Amino acid sequence: MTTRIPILAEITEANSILAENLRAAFAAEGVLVLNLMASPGAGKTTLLERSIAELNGALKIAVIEGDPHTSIDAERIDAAGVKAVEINTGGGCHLEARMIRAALGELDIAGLDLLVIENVGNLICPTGWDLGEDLKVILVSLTEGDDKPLKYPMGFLTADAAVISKVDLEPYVPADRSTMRENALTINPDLAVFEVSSITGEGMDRFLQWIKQRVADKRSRTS
Ligand SMILES: Nc1nc2c(ncn2[C@@H]2O[C@H](COP(=O)(O)OP(=O)(O)O)[C@@H](O)[C@H]2O)c(=O)[nH]1
Ligand SMILES: [Mg+2]
Ligand SMILES: [Zn+2]
Repeated sequence: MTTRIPILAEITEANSILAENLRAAFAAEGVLVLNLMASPGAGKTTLLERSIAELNGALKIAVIEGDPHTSIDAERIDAAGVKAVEINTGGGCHLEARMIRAALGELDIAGLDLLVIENVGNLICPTGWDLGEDLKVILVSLTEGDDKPLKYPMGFLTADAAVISKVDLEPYVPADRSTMRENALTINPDLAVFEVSSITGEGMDRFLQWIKQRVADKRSRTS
């Protein structure tokens, strides 16, 4: 008979305990934490750059960048004028709560309104790891194909919002934003769905209004 040792269950349980500790620390400061997930190249960092520019200081923001290698994204965020801490997973395909705890050693969360965690580019396993966030946002670009919410349902099921990015490219690809939206809502009817272009700025207002409202809600729960 085979004896199964539930190592993964133990690891994810330890992750959940750590994530709850992080959630308490974030709540004590009243900072809204957003876990941004998408496949590589979907437009996560560009959406953050555009958001930072459009918010123009209206929110005090910091970013944790998760990447397998390099500090390219942290440098981009830094250049946009916002403090960024890079976590290199050394090839690992998702962020875990212990990595966020380590990143907080280099980040003062006191006084922040919003902490965005850009997860490692991957539509599968990041969705299974709690990082202590308030909101999970799944971003999917139109150029990936409008069937992706159906093929990768986990992220859409657990997310609070879905952002359909690169809608400016709709004329050039055989993908349809309304089909993408319908597919996302088929998986999770409670999703807030946003259609944006980080290049033309289309749809940014509505997305940033949603974030500002969530920041205000979190603040009112703290004070
Ligand atoms: N046309 C278009 N290109 C975009 C948009 N957002 C991102 N990109 C491009 O897509 C590529 C990947 O973007 P990036 O933000 O680095 O993706 P990430 O890997 O998800 O962080 C870059 O060449 C961006 O310029 C968009 O809304 N429209
Ligand atoms: Mg990126
Ligand atoms: Zn993984």
